[in-house]
Amino acid sequence: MTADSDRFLPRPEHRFTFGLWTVGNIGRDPFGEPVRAPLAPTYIVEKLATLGAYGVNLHDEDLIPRDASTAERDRIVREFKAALSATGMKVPMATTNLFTDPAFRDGAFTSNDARVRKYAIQKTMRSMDLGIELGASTYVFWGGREGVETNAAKDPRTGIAWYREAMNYLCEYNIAQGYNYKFALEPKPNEPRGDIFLPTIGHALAFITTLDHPDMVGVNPEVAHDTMAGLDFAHGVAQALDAGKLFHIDLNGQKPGRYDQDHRFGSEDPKQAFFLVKLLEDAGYTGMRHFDSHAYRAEDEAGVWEFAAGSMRTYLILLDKVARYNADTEIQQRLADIRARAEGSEPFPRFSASHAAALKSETIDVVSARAQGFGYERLDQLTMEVLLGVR
Ligand code: GCO
Ligand code: MN
Ligand code: MN
Repeated sequence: MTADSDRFLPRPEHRFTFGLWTVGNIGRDPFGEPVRAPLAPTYIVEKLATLGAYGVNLHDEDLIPRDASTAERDRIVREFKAALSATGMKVPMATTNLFTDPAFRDGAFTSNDARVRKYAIQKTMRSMDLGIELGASTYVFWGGREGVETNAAKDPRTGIAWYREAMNYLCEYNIAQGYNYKFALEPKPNEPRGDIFLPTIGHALAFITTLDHPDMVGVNPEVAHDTMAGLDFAHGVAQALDAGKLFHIDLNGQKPGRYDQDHRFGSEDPKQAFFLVKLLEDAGYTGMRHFDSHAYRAEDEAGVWEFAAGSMRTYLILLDKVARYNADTEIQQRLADIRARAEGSEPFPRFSASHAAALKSETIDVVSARAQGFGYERLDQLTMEVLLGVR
């Protein structure tokens, strides 16, 4: 058996990524000032490389100040690229900041002001150009300001139509430039807006089918965003996988019913995190394992790197638990028995008129089906024992 220190050591092949804005979070909140100094992007790249990450993702403004001159922009990009090539770190995903600027107070793609909608598309195209320069292949759209506090402000159908207009335009830009980005919509129910358009994975998946280029667009679900709304995140991710639309994922920790906490992955509900890792691994998900989270505000910089290392280590520990679960003979025997009981596990036949006629007159033993127990208490206890380290 490999030493514990090696088994849980993150390496680039695990495809762990962090946003510049995550480890770079300075701990500002609605009630308090920043508690940590900003970290230079090149320094973040170096530190994350040392910890075993694969890459780093960014918003345009995480790297380049909004008012930078062209010369300044070029210098920053040159230095950042030098840090990437010195460390072997990648930038697999890029995105646009469409939320900080006061111009976006009523939304970006869905603002009632046509100038702002135009500016949001312009800013996104420029940021897509930057992402390509850095090697990104996934482009995320988190519509944090796309929404309302009151439905008096706009008919939600209008908001959705503007959103579609922007996405269609940007898909065409993606094609015209030959960028080949995969676009990933990131749903969130609320915060910072009272209510955000496309609040869940399901809303986003349905919206995608209405676009001109639905194949280009998938989702970037986040643990915290579904959990805030009291939803089972693994079910949403499963639906995205089923639709072939899991283009990216934001991992973190969250208690239900609260503001967006973005805590360290696995720190709030290890069981839910376990089933998420199991789902991703069983499904053969090959995309990035991106941590969209940050250190507690109580931490200093040392705590930030503890947070980053801990996020990856927890994923790898859960991966090990998944292997144990999948190899556990009692668990697997129970799962097989449950599925094979009575009728076996043959797939249901495809419809035919004769099969339907026969089925309608068949006598099914519902009496014994009504009386049976499924043994899930034992199965869940076994799962917990794997998780708690006694199995
Ligand atoms: C949030 C979001 C953002 C996005 C990020 C990249 O609730 O703040 O999760 O962190 O993921 O803007 O798109
Ligand atoms: Mn979040
Ligand atoms: Mn996110």
